[in-house]
Amino acid sequence: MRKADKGNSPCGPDDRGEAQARHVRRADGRGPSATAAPIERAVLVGVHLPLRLGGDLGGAADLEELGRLADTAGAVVTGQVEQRRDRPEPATFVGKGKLAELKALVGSTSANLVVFDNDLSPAQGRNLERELGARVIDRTELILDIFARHARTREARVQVELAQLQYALPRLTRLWSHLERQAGGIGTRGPGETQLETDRRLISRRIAQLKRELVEVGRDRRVQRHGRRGEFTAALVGYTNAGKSTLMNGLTEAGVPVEDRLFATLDATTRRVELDARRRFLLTDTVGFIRRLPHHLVESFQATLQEVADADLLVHVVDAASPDPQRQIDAVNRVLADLVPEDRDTQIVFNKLDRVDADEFRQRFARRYTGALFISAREPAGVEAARAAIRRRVVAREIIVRLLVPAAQGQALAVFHRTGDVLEETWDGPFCRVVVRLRAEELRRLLARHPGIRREAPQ
Ligand SMILES: Nc1nc2c(ncn2[C@@H]2O[C@H](COP(=O)(O)OP(=O)(O)OP(=O)(O)O)[C@@H](O)[C@H]2O)c(=O)[nH]1
Ligand SMILES: [Mg+2]
Repeated sequence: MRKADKGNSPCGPDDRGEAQARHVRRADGRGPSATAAPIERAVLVGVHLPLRLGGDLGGAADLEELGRLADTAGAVVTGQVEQRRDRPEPATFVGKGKLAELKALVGSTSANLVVFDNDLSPAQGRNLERELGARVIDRTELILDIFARHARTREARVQVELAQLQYALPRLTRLWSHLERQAGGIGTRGPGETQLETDRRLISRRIAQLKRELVEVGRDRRVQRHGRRGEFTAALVGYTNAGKSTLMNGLTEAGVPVEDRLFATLDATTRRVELDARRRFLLTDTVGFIRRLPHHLVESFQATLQEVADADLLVHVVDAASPDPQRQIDAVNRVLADLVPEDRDTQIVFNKLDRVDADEFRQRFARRYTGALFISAREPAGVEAARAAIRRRVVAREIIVRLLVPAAQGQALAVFHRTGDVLEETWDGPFCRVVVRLRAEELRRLLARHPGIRREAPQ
């Protein structure tokens, strides 16, 4: 697995984290380095804790998801171990017996990587690596790694690198001791304080530089948004792999890559969508969410997620064929809670209905989610149903006003015809009385541009 941007790595090409044979290959052999790199063989570990200890762990489904994450990162899963505990073992997270079982499994399956579904402290990671003789990472690290592999644009790369470095900074000692063991088997002795301090300083400086770059990215995005001020905007949100990009491509010609893997999309793509002869809106497809999304990622992806924060409408796509759609909705809502006010207009779209018993599924969810759509974004009929639902939301936000337009400002009438539904238009001497249905933002803009137009009280 690799870092976001090798060339900019704070420790140079000989980066210590890089040195840990971060080579991976997809299980299906389509990986980036199928011939040269050794395959990462991973054992998964899930410890089920009580809820009060952050135990958002839902059993087998969670390890299944961890397996998909590992696969997306290019590792081959060779086995898994689960344990139920009242609290984590302070030094090694799992208990002694489980540790022995895990060690045996690592040995018998020739695994070189152990992935914990739980968050590990730096010391726990260090102890486990020493005990198991394999690299140990947690779910957060795995997700960060996938983001790093999938980041394509400069913006995504900068954001991922920032999240990775912020995650790595408190863990530097662990990387160092690991390396020393790898290099010369010196054991657990730490490095000289000086080198560690140098690395910390370099990383902190790089973090500051990335943050400055992101301020600039944010500024550029603000300028772009300013340019499309007044237009209705919608953002596709949802769990990763729910089908957001598929729907985006159905509604627009965006051609966003669609893949059956997690976090295929990391950037924001915005396109205009036609609703009818005069209505259009801007639709943004962006990064998907996941349960326990690492907070470093949410923080560093602020520039991209701003598109979601500013949208007039959220189109929340849900994978109906996932093991627990409700849990995915809750996970998405938890991430959204930090980004947008709770009352933001939201259209729920249950997708992939072709993969479930559609009638039974509808019955389960229609009552709780009134107004929800049940579609298959792969089918034209599903896409058109989504377009119609969004159109209804746009129309619902339009208002009907009576206006008195002086003849001198007659050019405004053309704008009404273009941006609104003109319901009545009668000339009364030098004035034209107009009844028009249009978006409130549009009306505000028009009135600002044509101060001579007067609004009449509704009759
Ligand atoms: N059967 C079926 N598969 C679908 C449907 N919609 C999307 N898919 C598949 O689901 C997978 C994920 O689709 P994407 O559109 O990439 O999902 P996404 O939400 O953009 O995912 P990320 O960008 O990774 O967060 C792809 O293999 C799609 O072909 C559908 O209606 N039915
Ligand atoms: Mg996508």
